Amino acid sequence: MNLRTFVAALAATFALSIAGALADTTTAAPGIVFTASNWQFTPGKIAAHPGQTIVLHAKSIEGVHALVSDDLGIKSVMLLPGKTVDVTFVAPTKPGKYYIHCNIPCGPGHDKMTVVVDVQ
Ligand SMILES: [Cu+2]
Repeated sequence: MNLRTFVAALAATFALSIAGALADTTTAAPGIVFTASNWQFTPGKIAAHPGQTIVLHAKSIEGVHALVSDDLGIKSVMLLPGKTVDVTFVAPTKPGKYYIHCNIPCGPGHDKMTVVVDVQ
């Protein structure tokens, strides 16, 4: 790699990191910071009131995962390392426990990747 190519690559990397930082600041609405790693979601339990709108500022901090919930009407949302995605859902009006799962086969702990949404 000659110097010019190196400088161009450096500039491109810098521009991408700025774009990433700007993208993150646009998701600063009130909500829950939510992370996926190998192999858990944090927080693993979310308390909600019936009918409450919940926003998860979700991202992976390790590996590639996805959120899905038939209970809560969340269609599969891919979580990539370092990229924040807002996932919004409305808690059901009926109190009870509802579940969010990972739906990408992400490794040996995949089956344990569950979030309990406790509506009360
Ligand atoms: Cu998984």
